[in-house]
Amino acid sequence: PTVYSDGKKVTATLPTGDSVEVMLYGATVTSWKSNGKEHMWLSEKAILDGSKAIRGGIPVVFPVFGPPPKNHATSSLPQHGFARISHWEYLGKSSSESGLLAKGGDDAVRLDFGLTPANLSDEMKKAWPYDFSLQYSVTLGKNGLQTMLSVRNEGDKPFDFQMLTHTYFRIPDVSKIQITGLAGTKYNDKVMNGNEFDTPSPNLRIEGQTDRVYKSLKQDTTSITVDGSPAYDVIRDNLADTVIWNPWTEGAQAIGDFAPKDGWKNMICVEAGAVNGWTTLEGQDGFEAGQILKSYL
Ligand code: TA6
Repeated sequence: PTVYSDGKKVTATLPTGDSVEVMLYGATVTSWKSNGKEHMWLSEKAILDGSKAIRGGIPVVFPVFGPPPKNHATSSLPQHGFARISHWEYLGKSSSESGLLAKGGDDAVRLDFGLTPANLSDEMKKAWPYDFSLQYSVTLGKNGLQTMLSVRNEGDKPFDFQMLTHTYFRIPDVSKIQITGLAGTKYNDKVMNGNEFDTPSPNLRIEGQTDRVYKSLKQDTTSITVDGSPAYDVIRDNLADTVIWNPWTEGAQAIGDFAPKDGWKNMICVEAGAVNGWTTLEGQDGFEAGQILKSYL
């Protein structure tokens, strides 16, 4: 594998041609390619100068998902927390021959990124005054990408957090996809005032603005098919929930950095996370969770 870092982003390429690009800002994956195809959707108006969360790729959501609740330790944080709008440190690479992704016989390469209060703005430190450390690893394998987030409480008072990887998948046409692996769960529909619904059919088609939080999924894999054929798998590791989001025309129109305005037809967010309630981390304790993305395109 070859790894190139220019202080703003890190790019890794395998002999097979598979590649990944991670911006240090937000530790945001902005490109993941295999078989010569780009699998991440990135807005043409994505702001990459560190002034705003990157619109697309895989934003890292921590310590709160969505608008923070009132009267909570996260109340003064911005929507989706500070991880995706902070400058992470590149901790280096390791080429791992082992692990889930290297089974294909091709080697894999792992990139590690770190975030501590030292990397946060004073505003964010004040908004969430806990002693924490995050290590985010991005492992590129053949037709696969693994992201793991390790959270450590470096202090002695417990803190509650939520985490999620807000993955924007590129797809040829949203009217041709189905999302499978959601059966047997309940979801909160944020387009229907957050009300809870049962999941009637195992396969979800996207036919309008969609913003659903599927909770405590039974199986660990949610998949996207295109015209019935496999496109992507999202395999959850120690994460129970998954958010499905497509802004559709009205949402795309309302989001300033969402371009082109009909780009909603070429993206679907399938977001693995622990967002139903809170995970409490005792002082000096740790928590690790993540996802494996597989592409069949
Ligand atoms: O993951 C779905 C969601 O929570 C939507 O409600 C929408 O707000 C989306 O995230 C994008 O949020 P952002 O803060 O990136 O504009």
